[in-house]
Amino acid sequence: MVVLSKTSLEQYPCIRNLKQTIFSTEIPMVDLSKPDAKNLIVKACEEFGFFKVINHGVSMKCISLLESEAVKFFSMSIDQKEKAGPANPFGYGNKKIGQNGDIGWVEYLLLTNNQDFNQFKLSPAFGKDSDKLRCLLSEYMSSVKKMGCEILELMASGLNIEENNVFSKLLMDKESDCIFRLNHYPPCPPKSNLNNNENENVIGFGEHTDPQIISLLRSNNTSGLQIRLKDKSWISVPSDHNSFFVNVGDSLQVMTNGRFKSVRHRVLANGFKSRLSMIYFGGPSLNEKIAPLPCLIKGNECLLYREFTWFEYKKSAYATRLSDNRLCHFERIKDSS
Ligand code: GA4
Repeated sequence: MVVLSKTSLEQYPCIRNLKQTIFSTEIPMVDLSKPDAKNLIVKACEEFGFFKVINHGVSMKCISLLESEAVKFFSMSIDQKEKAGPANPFGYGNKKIGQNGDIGWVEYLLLTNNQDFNQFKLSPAFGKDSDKLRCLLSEYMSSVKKMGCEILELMASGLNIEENNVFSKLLMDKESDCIFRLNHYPPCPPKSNLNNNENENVIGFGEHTDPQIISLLRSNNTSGLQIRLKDKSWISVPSDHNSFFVNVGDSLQVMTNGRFKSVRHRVLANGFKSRLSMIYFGGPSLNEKIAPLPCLIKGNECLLYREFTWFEYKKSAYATRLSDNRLCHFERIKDSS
């Protein structure tokens, strides 16, 4: 990451120091090995669209090895990192998020499982370590995907849907459109605002919802992640490097006809420590049709969304700004008659 002068720091979006502290007990925690997991998951998805998972089954060894490779990658010179190719949309990105003018105090590597890792331009950036990284990535991705499918099956069962794989089959599809993101947030001290005499936190990754079905996030022990509650207040999520955090994405909100909420979240830069997160975004295949599941529609409940393909949604999502509401274009116009 380029070291920036104070003046160039001005260009980054900031928020006032909100001084919120939240106790970890308020973030729902689900132990995947316990019989009540499915009910806790449903409750958390309805209330927060977000929860923390323990006993997730992903090997800590694989996680730490991948993390060390990521640390190595981000500590290379910018010229070296840029050899991974520009994030457009897949590759190395620095500050610029997406293609529509968003910026954040972050650098990242964005990969997709639709491309063969062997074809991905990792080699020039990683040199002889690229094979090691490729192996680790593929082990990590398949094990996180397995956990994601297990969670999606618990969701279906918690919702009393007979067809238990109704969500997980979308990720199991060999054409499923999954993305992997490594985010590195270098430390950034809060800015002091001379006008209001308050400290302002620099935003690492601006507020947004994830377009996919489910996102599975693991980070090192540096805080920064915040989620927005139903009452629109923001709470900080205490970091926990042994757990995974799960986000409901827009597509799952649609399939549950709004019963599950896609969680609005953001990351604030930490004043002292680097934050490193790895996120697996589980999406369906591009031609998959996304619509509210008929089995979840009760009596004369209205359908909130029209059917669309994941390709259609993704295309429209990638044309938006980060903080935009992407689902509003797919809401059904209520019949006025
Ligand atoms: C948010 C979730 C994932 O990180 C991501 C992001 C994507 C990008 O970074 O290229 C987007 C963003 C995300 C949604 C709106 C568009 C596209 C940046 C942006 C402004 C990889 C994704 O799938 O959607």
